[in-house]
Amino acid sequence: MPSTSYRTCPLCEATCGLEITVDDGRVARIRGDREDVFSKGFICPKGSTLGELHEDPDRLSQPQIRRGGTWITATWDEAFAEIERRLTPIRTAHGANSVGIYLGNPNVHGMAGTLYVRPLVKALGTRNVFSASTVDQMPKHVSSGLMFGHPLTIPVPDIDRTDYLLMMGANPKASNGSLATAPDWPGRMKAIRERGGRIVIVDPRRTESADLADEHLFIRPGTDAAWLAAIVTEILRSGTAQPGRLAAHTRGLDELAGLLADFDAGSVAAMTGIAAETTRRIAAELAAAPTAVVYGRLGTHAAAFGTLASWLTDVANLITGNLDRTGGAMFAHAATETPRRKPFRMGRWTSRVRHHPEALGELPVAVLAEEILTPGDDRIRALITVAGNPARSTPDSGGLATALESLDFMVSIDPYRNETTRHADVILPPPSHLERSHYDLAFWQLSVRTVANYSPATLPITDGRPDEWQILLRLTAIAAGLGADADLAMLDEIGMAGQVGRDAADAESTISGRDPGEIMQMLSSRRGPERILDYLLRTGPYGDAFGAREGLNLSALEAAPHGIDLGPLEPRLPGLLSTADGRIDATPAAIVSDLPRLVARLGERADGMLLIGRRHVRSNNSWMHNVASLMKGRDRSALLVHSTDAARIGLVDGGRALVTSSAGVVEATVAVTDEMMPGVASLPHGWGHDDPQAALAVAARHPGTNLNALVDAGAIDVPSGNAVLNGIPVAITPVTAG
Ligand SMILES: Nc1nc2c(c(=O)[nH]1)N[C@H]1C(S)=C(S)[C@@H](COP(=O)(O)OP(=O)(O)OC[C@H]3O[C@@H](n4cnc5c(=O)[nH]c(N)nc54)[C@H](O)[C@@H]3O)O[C@H]1N2
Ligand SMILES: Nc1nc2c(c(=O)[nH]1)N[C@H]1C(S)=C(S)[C@@H](COP(=O)(O)OP(=O)(O)OC[C@H]3O[C@@H](n4cnc5c(=O)[nH]c(N)nc54)[C@H](O)[C@@H]3O)O[C@H]1N2
Ligand code: SF4
Ligand SMILES: [Mo]
Repeated sequence: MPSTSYRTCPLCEATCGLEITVDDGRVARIRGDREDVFSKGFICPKGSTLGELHEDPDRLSQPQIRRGGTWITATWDEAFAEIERRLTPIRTAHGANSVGIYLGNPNVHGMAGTLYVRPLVKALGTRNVFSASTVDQMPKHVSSGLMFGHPLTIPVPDIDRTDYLLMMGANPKASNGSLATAPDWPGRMKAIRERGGRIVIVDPRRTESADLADEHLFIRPGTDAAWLAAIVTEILRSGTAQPGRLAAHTRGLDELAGLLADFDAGSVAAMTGIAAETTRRIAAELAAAPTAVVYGRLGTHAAAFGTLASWLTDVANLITGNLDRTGGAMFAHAATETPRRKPFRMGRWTSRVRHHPEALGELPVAVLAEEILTPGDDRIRALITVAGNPARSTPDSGGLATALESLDFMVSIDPYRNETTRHADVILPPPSHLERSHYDLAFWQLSVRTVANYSPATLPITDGRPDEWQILLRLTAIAAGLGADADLAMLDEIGMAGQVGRDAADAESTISGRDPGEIMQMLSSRRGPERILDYLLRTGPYGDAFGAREGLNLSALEAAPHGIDLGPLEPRLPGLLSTADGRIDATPAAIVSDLPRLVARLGERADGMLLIGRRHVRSNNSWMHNVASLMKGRDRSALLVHSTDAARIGLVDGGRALVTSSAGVVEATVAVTDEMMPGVASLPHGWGHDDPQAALAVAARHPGTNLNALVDAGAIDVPSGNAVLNGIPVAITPVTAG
């Protein structure tokens, strides 16, 4: 008998509801859940491939141990014993920092990664923590932390109610949105225009999303910060700034005009490629719109001045009165939100070789290779990767591959032997996504509407394989010196009891003063991630506070398979601010100190080609190219160039070209298209499936070009340490015609 169940798609930030029909233990059909409270049936081509991912013959189900050049399938006990045997002596001899850890993007898309990685990192006690955040959104964390007090106090565009959306460096038609969780971005964009609103997109490529906008402006890559500084200046000079009620809760507003004096519509025109009168008009439109929001994402953040751009985005929203108001840039209110009290701090330690400061307890992944390769007692000798493919997704992938191969020991938690995990000594595969339960702990903290939706596992885990949280917990036990056969149930119990005890003693907690034993008793029917989730829901802003009031708990979500809608966002300032003085810092010192670097670039004239990245709706970073149904159709990894550049350089559509940067050289197929800004070329990331040691049969037939071989590990956004992935100077030369 076929059975139907519902779950939230874990593949990207949009959190679409899926309706999954299982027949005889196999997925018969996946389609959008029309009754999902948030997505209402929307789905993209990736969402329906969870069954294919589950059945992918290349997906590992047993641990793999590498001995010399061969891979041996091992039992779980053997694999964990091997890890204990090889990791422990390295830490004993060389200290905690000799073990590094890299956390990839799927960690934030699952309960194991969001709940069980932190204890592992703590048990390792290493300062060498890296993640995909520093090839992504670290500028947003840093600017939000410094302005509002917490790295997750990130404003999201209220796209369902705004009158004016100015979107920079984002392509939600392909990506389905980022740091702004909303299923069906395209539909929500259409709705803005249908209700008489306006959308302006600023991007060096006329993207799929630009087709949904009223206006598209080309911008020279890497210059968003300068352009936003000019927008802010023009609004301030025109006397139309209206910060409104937040002025009383903001420090530094009066300093803005002076700090940004070098930037105006005229002074940034040459650098950005945007005419002065256009910049003045956009500034006037922003200031005049009943409600408006500036929203920037990857193209704006993963660039040379990402933190300045992220800060100026929020400054523009602040001075137009659009911060924290309906239709503007608002703060999410997740059902699992925990109190944000301690002011954000960064730079508590620095990387060993380049002395780059930490942020959020992490070092920039751009320094990972040098931290492995540079001799010294305290270099990284062993590495753990969890759900990451840094050998394709981070800078100077060639250098990183050399570094990975030189490690004394490497462990990867990953379902595939890919370009990264093939360097590991032990691969520990998690169950498939359908074999795990899910609740989107990370992205509903960045959602344009408040929802809560729990997904039980669709398929059972067979053959006694551990769940991903159990894999992480066993590594934690090894790191904590408790041994590979430690009692995991006991460890999990201790973790939960510790949390309950701390909160019960906390005057501001919703369980303040309660008996921890009574709380643990009320949680006793659950284990693992479900117990923590139930706890977070019940102690959260909508929770039942363990019987103290009416409210949410996990049982309520289990009874609501299409989710529970908790309503639109509401203003949250000043209450949410956690800066030391309880005010917004409009001019954080650690950010404005980077302005001189930008001023020095003013007046620079565009010359030479700059390379940027892009995404495609049928791709997901580097790891879904082994799904055959997504790989049909035209080659998606071409180098896009404008016809004037093609003619000048001698490139032809379908021909091959060499692309050379300071970091490396790659060959790519050329596609000539006037959707590119002249002087700018585009390659997608996540390709380069040409490593013979990887075991990805489908992907190997579509290798594509590895963009990150061209990204220079030396180029970072100074305040955040984020890699510069967009605006890479390159030389392009023809290899073959046609
Ligand atoms: N040049 C350039 N580089 C970029 C970008 C760009 O725009 N341009 N984008 C950057 C961005 S935004 C990001 S987020 C990073 C992503 O960088 P990474 O996170 O390093 O890379 P992914 O390609 O997402 O690889 C995810 C890995 O996790 C595995 N995996 C998938 N699901 C699970 C799971 O549930 N559990 C476990 N344990 N493993 C799983 C996959 O097999 C794969 O090995 O790439 C960045 N790199
Ligand atoms: N289909 C699909 N969806 C995804 C992913 C995926 O790989 N595939 N990855 C997921 C992840 S991890 C993330 S972080 C999000 C990212 O989601 P988005 O932030 O929407 O990222 P992109 O789609 O890469 O769009 C970035 C845009 O920035 C433009 N750009 C490049 N340089 C500049 C610049 O200097 N200035 C300006 N203004 N624009 C510039 C590019 O042309 C591109 O259109 O997507 C997520 N969703
Ligand atoms: S848009 Fe994202 S969440 Fe929605 S179905 Fe596609 S991959 Fe899944
Ligand atoms: Mo990302």
